[in-house]
Amino acid sequence: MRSPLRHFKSIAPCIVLSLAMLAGQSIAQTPILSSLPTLSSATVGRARATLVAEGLESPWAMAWLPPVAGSTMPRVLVTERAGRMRIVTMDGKVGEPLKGVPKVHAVNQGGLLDVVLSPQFASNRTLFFSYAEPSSEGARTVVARAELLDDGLQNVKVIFGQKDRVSGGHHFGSRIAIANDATLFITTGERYSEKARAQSLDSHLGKVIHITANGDIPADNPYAKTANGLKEIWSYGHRNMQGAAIHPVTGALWTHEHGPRGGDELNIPRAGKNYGWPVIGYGIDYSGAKLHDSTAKDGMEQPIHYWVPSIAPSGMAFYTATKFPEWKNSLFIGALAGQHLARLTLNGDRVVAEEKLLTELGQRIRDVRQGPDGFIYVLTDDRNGKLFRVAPN
Ligand SMILES: [Ca+2]
Repeated sequence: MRSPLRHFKSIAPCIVLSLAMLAGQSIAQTPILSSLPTLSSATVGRARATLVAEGLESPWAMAWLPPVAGSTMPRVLVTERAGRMRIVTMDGKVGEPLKGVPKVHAVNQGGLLDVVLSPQFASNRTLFFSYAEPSSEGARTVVARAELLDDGLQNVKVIFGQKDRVSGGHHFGSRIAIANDATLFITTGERYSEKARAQSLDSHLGKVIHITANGDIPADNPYAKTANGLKEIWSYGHRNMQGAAIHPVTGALWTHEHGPRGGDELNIPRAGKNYGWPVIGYGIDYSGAKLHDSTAKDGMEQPIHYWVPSIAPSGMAFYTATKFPEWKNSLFIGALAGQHLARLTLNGDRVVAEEKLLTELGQRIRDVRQGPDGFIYVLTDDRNGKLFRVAPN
C-alpha cells in the first residue's frame, strides 16, 4: 500500500522543479543592477550576489578589460559557448558579438571556451582563447592568439592544437593560465571515449600543455629535449580540466578536473608527473560500475583535495584583493552540478576548510574571477546566462 510519505516523495521533485522555475522567472525579471534578496544561511555559507547583466547564452569565461578612455567603468570580455565574444559593461549593457571569432564545434561541451588577456594587453591588445575546432576528422581543443579591436579580433593565429581529432562533443577542457614568466598553461580533456590516451605521452588528450605566447616550447618542459613524449606536455593522467589559476604567492599552476561519478580533484600539476586518470581515482563510473582498482599507486600523484560526490567544478580564482579581509587566502571554484560557489580556505598548499556559497541562487556556476574592484564575479551556465557580483555578507 502506498504511504502518504511515499506519495510525497514521488511529487517532491516536481515541487522542487516548480520552485526552481519560479525562482528562475523572478531572477529573469529583475531589472539590471538591482540587488537580489540578501542570500545568507547559517549552514551553507555567507555571501550575497548582485545581478550585473543577463541575456548571455551559455557564457563560458570572462576576462577583465581596461576601461575605455575617459571612463572608469570596468568592462569584461565574455565568451559564449556557441562561438561569440561580447563586451559587458558594469552598467549591465551587453555588447554586440565581436567580429573575427573562428568557427567553433559547438556540440555538447564543445564550443568557444576560455579567454585571457596578455599581461602586456595595454600595449599589445593581445588575448588568448581556447575552443573546440571542427574538422571532418573530428574536433580538437586549440588555443589561438589575436588582437582586440573596438569591434572584433584581428590577426587570429592558432598557437596550439591537439594532435588528436576525435568525433563527439565531450571533454574538451579547457582553461588558459598565464604564468609569471608569461608562458601559457593550457588544460585539456581526454574526450571521454578516449580516456586511455590520458596515460599516453604521444597524445595531447588529458594533459596540461605548456607553451610560450608564440606557441614555442619552453626549455623547462619535461619532454622538450627527449623523444619520450610530445614536447608541449607538462603533466598527464588528467580527465577533464575546466579550472586553472596561478597561485599568487608560489607562482605554481593549480588546476581542478571533473571526476566521473565522484572524484573531482584539485591538483598542483608538476612537470612530468602523472595524475593517475584513468588508473586511480576516487569516483565510480556513471553506471555505478567500479572504475579503479585503487585510489593510489606508485608513480602517480595524489590530488590535494577531492570531492565525493562530484560538484562538477568549472572556473577558479585565488582571492588576492584586500577589499574583503575575510576572503584572504581563499580559492573560489564554480560548481555546475553542485550549483554553488565553493570557497576553499588555504594554508599554504593545503585546503583547510570549504564553504558553499550562493546555494540559494540554484544556478550552475561556469566561471569565477576576481574583478578589478576586489569583488568576485561569477557567470552562470544557462541559456539566459547571468553575470553576478559577489561579496561576503
Ligand atoms: Ca588524479
